[in-house]
Amino acid sequence: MRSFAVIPVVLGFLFLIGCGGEERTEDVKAINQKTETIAVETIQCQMCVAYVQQAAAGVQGVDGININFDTKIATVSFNADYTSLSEIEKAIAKAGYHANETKRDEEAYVNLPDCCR
Ligand SMILES: [Cu+2]
Repeated sequence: MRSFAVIPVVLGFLFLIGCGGEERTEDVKAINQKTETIAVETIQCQMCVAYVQQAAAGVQGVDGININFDTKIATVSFNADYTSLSEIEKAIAKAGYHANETKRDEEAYVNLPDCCR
């Protein structure tokens, strides 16, 4: 009779440990929130801004991107557990634009609308 009572207690205890573990993971994620700037010197018009925004926003872990057209600087906030600055640069380069030191994909660039080249 006694051993039957022990099983739910053990299961309950494991459940509590499990929940605690999840909470710790959430804390780490919050700490890994980063904001970085990316120079996007080759943008020509508002359409370019939209393309770059779309490319960066498509990267998993990116929470937001704001582009200053006058300074040609993009400010990106992202979760570093999911992505990195270089991953975001690569996504922008793949859309046809230089991103910091990451050079654009020439094929993507050639396929941009005339106003964007
Ligand atoms: Cu453009």
